Amino acid sequence: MIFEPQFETMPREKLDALQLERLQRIVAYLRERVPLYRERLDGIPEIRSLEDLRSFPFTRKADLRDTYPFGLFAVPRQECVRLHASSGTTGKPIVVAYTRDDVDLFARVNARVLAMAGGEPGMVLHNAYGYGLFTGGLGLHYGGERLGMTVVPVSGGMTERQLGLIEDLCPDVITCTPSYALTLAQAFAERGVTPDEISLRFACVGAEPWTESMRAEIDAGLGIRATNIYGLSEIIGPGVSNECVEARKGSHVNEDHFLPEIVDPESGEPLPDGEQGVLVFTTLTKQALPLLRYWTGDITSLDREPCACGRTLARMALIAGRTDDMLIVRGVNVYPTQVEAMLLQVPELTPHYRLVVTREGTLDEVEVEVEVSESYSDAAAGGLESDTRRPLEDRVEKLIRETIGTSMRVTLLAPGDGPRSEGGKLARVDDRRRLA
Ligand code: DLL
Repeated sequence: MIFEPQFETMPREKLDALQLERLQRIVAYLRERVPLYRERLDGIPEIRSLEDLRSFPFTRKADLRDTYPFGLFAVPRQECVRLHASSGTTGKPIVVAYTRDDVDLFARVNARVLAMAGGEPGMVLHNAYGYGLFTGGLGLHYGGERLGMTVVPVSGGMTERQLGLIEDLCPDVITCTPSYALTLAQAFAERGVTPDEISLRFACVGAEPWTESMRAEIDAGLGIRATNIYGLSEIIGPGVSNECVEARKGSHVNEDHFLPEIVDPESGEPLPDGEQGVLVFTTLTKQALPLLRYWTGDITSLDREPCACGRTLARMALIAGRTDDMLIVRGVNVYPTQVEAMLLQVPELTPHYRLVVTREGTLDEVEVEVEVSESYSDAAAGGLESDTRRPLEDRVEKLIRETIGTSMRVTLLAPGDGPRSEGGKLARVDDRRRLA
C-alpha cells in the first residue's frame, strides 16, 4: 500500500513545483532565523528555479560541530519537543532537534517507508533499532504507530529475548541493521528453527552499508523480503528513503520533504541521474533544524524513471560507501562494500568479515578477515588446520586483485570467530593506522 499517495505518486511537474515553492519558503525562513545562513547567503540572489540552489554553499557536519549544541536551531530551544544525537566516532556528538510538527513529520515519513517495505495497518512490527539518542528506534516506532501497526519496542541487543518475542508475538515486519538481521537468522538456525517457521515476512534494514549479496543471505535466512532503509540524524533520522518491496530497485526518497542532489566528491559540481557521487540533501519542511545542501558523505546515484510500484519519487541506489570510509590501498580507491560483494561470491565464505588497515612504512596494508561457512569447515577435515586453507586464501586474494585491482591479505576465520552485530551498527573497518 501507499501511505500518502497524493504526494508519493504526484506527477513530476507538480512535484517540481511543490519543491520549488517549499524551497523558496525554507530559504527565506533560514535567512531570517539562523545567523550562519544569514551570513553565508548574503549576496546570493533569491531562488527562482530548483537549479538556482546550485549556487548555494554546502552545509557540512563541521558546521553542526562548530555550533554545538544548539547553534543552528531555527526555533528557540523551548519550542523543541525532542532532541536526538548522533554518536560521532571522534569528539562531541551532533545534536538534532524536532518541534511538535517535526515529530509529526518524522512519524509520517516513517509510516511511508514501512508501507514501502510491505507493512500494512494491523500488522505487528518488531522494532529492533536502538531506542534512545539514536534516531532509529523512536523514528520507526512512531512510524509504525502512525501506519496503524502494533509496535513491539524491543530495541537492539539481547538476541535470545528477541527470538522468544518473535516466536511468541508473531511479527510480520522487522526493523534492524542488516548485520543484526544476520545475527538473528543465525541464532534461529542454531535453535533449529527453519525460515518458514518464522512469522516475519518483511524487513526494513539499513543504517549501515550492505550489498545485494547480503540481501540474499538475509532473505533466505529469515524467509523474508528485505528492503533498504536509509536516513541520517541531520536530515531527520530514518524515513528519508526506502525501497518499495515490489521492485527493490533503489530507495524512494521522500522528495517532497528532502530534496536530493548528487554532486562530484571533488568539485561539488552537480552530476546527472545515473552517475555516482556524494548525496546532498536540502530539507524542505522541517522547522527546528532545516539544512541547505547538507553534504552527507554517502556515495550513491539517483534514478527518476517511473517505478513498478506507482510512486514517482526518485530512487537512490544502495549506498556504495562513505567518502570518509574510502580506503586508498596502493593508489586504488576501495569501499568495504566492494570487498563484501566479492567475498559473498565465494560459496565457502560468509558475510562475517572485517577489514584491518595498517601502515607499513608509507604503504597502507589491508587484511581481510573473513569467516568460512560451517559446511566448508566440516568438509575440510581438520577445519582451518587442513591443507585446503592456504589454497582458498590464495584464491580469494587473487579474486580481490582481479576484481578490485589491488592486493589485500586474506585470513580465514573459523565459524563463529568473525564480527557479529550485537544489535546496532557494525564497524567493518578496523583502522589501526592512527594508533601506529
Ligand atoms: O542511521 C538513521 C537510520 C536509522 C537509518 C534506522 C536507517 C534506519 P545516523 O546514525 O545519523 O542515522 O547515521 C547516518 O548512516 O550518513 C550513512 O552513512 C549510514 N546509513 C544510514 N542508512 C544507510 C543505508 C541513521 N541504508 C549514516 N545504507 C548515513 C548505507 C546507511 N548506509
